[in-house]
Amino acid sequence: DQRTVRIDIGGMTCANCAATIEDAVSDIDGVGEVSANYATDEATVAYDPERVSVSAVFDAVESAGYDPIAET
Ligand code: 9UX
Repeated sequence: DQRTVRIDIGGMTCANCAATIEDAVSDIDGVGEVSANYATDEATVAYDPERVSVSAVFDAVESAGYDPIAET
């Protein structure tokens, strides 16, 4: 089953930032559709909880240079 998590993210200042996050998080095995929005400082991530943890998603956001703040 897929779940969806919404994450507050700091540090996005343009649409390219959002695209960078989408690419980084999409690369994780077990992650489905990713939508990041710099205007709302949020990303929505579909994932399979049997294959990937939310903390792995946070790590990928951080590695991409942004600040994952919290699930909302
Ligand atoms: Mo454009 Mo967003 O340089 O960091 S990708 S502001």
